[in-house]
Amino acid sequence: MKKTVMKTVTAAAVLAVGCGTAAAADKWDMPMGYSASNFHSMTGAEFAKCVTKGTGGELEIVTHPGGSLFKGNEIKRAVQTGQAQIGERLLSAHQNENALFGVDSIPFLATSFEDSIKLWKAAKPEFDKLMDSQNLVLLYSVPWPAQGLYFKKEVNSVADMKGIKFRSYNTATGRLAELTGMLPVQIEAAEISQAFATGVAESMVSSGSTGYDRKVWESLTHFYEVDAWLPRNYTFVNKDSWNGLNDTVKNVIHGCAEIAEYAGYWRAVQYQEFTIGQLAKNGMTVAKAGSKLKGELEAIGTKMTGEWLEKAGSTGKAIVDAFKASQ
Ligand code: PCA
Repeated sequence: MKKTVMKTVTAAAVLAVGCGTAAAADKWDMPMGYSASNFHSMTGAEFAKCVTKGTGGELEIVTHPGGSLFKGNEIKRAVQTGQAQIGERLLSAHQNENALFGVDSIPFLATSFEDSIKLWKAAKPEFDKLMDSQNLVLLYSVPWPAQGLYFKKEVNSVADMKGIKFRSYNTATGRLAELTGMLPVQIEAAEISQAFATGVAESMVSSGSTGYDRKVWESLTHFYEVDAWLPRNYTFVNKDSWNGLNDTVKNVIHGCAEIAEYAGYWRAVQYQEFTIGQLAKNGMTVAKAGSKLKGELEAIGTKMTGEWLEKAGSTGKAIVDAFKASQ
């Protein structure tokens, strides 16, 4: 009896050593769409370090910010098809695939950091399911600061926006342009400095963060705080890559993802004030949108909310209801 136990223990020990050797040093590439200095990219870099350190190097994650490995609009497909094992992308960039992805870009639904968390909590179970059906595993998500409007002139009403070339970043921002009489052109954040410099675009809706990251004061003059919505980035893993991990590594990743979601959120909160201050410091006129403009935009928001609810069906309605109940 004793002998058998000894044998088993020895076999287990050998097996453990064997496994340790076989599992050594897996490396995952993590493409990201935004510049290395952006707070999402910094959060991703810290997350990657956390995993590399926490697994003792058994899994190394290497981030590739600024669209350097895959451009923003290629990242999700690259991870779905296993060209990269993990990646980060703007959640609402995929709302043309499924309206659910646009839940964070409904004008004037969730307009503060606190509400952004509540909306995410209401939506997350549906995202877990949706992503699972797309060969992906959702890890963490961090909001951008509130969205405001950038122009090259003073704007006090929707009529003032007519005919302006507007840089959009998803279907909702394209629709916003249409409803305000502007001309949408979809451009990744990594390319907007050039688009503004060459006049391809002359306006956008975005956070102070992206305006600061891309130094838009070189071309644009006005930023209106609208607090229209807080879109999110999300980080996801290819399901086959995920299934190939042992439980210890999975647990480390989950722990690091939780830290990243928390730390990223607070970075966003701090970055909002800092970056808007920087826009003003660099010569831009920064102001709250006037009451006429705000009222007109809110009416457009109500229309867009109705359109989204129609597309997102009962799942969308359940999320919005759950969010409102949690407010
Ligand atoms: N910056 C990103 C998305 C939202 C934001 O604040 C962008 O403009 O592409």
